Amino acid sequence: MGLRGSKQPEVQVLLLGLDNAGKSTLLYKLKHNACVSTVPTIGFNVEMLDAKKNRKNIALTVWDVGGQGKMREHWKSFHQDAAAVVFVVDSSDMDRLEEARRELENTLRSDQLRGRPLILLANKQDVNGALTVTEIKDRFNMKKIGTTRDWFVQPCSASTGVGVEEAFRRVVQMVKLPSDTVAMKDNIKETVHYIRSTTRH
Ligand code: G3D
Ligand code: MG
Repeated sequence: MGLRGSKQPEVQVLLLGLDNAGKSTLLYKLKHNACVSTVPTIGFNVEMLDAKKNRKNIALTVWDVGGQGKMREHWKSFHQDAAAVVFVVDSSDMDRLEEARRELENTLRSDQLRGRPLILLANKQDVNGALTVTEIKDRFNMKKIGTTRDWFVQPCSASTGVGVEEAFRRVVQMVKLPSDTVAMKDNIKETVHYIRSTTRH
């Protein structure tokens, strides 16, 4: 049961990235486009967004944990329940690209995030000279990341709103609902049963 007291499945999404990447701007944009309620908190922002997945209404709780140095140590506390990671990159800040890549690498090392889908947002595409999706994929070595989890790189501009809805839809599409896990286990059971029955003589 979700926080809203209904059976509506609730999924937690971690919104991460360096400070100044555009996380808060993105959340603000989503809030306006998706019409959500705000719960202001100290040290991080959280927004609940309504979405539809497999014809079911779901609630997406997006946690924007402050990106500044001293807040980063708190990221780990949010890992356990996260169904997906959205990592925002300032595609126009060449000086901090390597720092962002390292931060992402460290984050994905977390055991609790194993197998969780990753949506990398190549933000600030409206800025002249911003790196393209292809360049970001390359710099972040996405092929390596992609061997252990589903991933997608979405170009966007949190300030103009271009690509923001697509990013949100992508998150909804890639996130696994709690019931998906149960269904997956049932599938495994069925498959094992099927293999046993077909190999038995
Ligand atoms: P953060 O929450 O990740 O720390 P913010 O980042 O959302 O606070 O954004 C940091 C700065 O980047 C803000 O500028 C914001 O307007 C700008 N920004 C965010 N997204 C975009 C984008 O897509 N394009 C451009 N051009 N700018 C963006 P200020 O000047 O307010 O500090
Ligand atoms: Mg912020």
